Amino acid sequence: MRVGVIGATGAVGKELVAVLAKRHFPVTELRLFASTRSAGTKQSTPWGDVAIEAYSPDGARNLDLALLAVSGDFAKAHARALAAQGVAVVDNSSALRLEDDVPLVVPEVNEAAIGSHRLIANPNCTTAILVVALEPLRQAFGLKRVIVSTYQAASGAGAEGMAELERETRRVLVDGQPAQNEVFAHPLAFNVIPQIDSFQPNGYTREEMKVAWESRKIMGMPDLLISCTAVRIPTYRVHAEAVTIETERPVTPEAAREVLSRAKGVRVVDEPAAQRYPMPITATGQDDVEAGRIRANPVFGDRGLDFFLCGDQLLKGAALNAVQIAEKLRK
Ligand code: 11C
Repeated sequence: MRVGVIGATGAVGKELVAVLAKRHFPVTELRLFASTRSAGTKQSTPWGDVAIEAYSPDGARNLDLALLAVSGDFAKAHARALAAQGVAVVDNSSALRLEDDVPLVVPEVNEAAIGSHRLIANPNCTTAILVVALEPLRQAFGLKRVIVSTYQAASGAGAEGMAELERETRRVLVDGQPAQNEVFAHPLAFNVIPQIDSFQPNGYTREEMKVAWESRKIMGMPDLLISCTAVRIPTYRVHAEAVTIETERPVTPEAAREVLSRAKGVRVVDEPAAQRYPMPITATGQDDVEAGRIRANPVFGDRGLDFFLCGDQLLKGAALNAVQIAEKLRK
């Protein structure tokens, strides 16, 4: 397939190229698009050095597949037109995720939603990491309520976010100066920030509401009771999530562990006695979402469960999920 990565110089764009290669996606021609600032430079890829192009609808006309890792405004302006030209499009932005005619897909959960669509939305990273674990538990025990608190890495704000964390940490440790922030609302080094994206009239942030809106759509549960508190922490690229659920039917930690150990896209890491549980340091670079700290939550009697997830924000939370969708589109 003639594949175009749009937003190729960003953190997700670079991962997209790496994941295409790692999964042996049948790329006959790779084209990389980015802002005019980067156009003309070359990026080294498993398919050789590829010149970065400035995007134009005409230039992209001959693609079979376009993977978009750019802004929502770009997606609004170009994604539908590209799909109408016969290009299969996977969009990483949030712009089209809740549109009725655009499936929002995590293949382990709702692959069937792809149907004959040519334009598919890739969910928010926090949502993708959450639903791969929620769906198998829902199938086994039913799902009534979800409460999730996140610990999100700097990579959620792209390469600039990661660079800011590194710069701030050096400034504090090496230069002995206070951290200075531009990307995040406050210094992230040696801090946690309980704000990701803008505040909404209901007091939640947009990131928190995305987790609710998108989980409901992907799982086909429009009335799911779900509340999220999203927090940025000074880690590089794995989002962690502390999850509490109330199930419809009785659940035990043993049964939940068994269900999750059979679930696609999940790896149970749950040996507290050996101090083994999910952590960003072990989930980095891994395709599977780690699940552990699985225990009964007494607040909900025999229907309550607590667990902890760690998923690579740039992989299952972005590039890996997008390429998995592309693999399904190819079929
Ligand atoms: C973050 N989850 O960690 C966000 C990044 O809707 O695709 C991804 C935002 C999105 O900041």
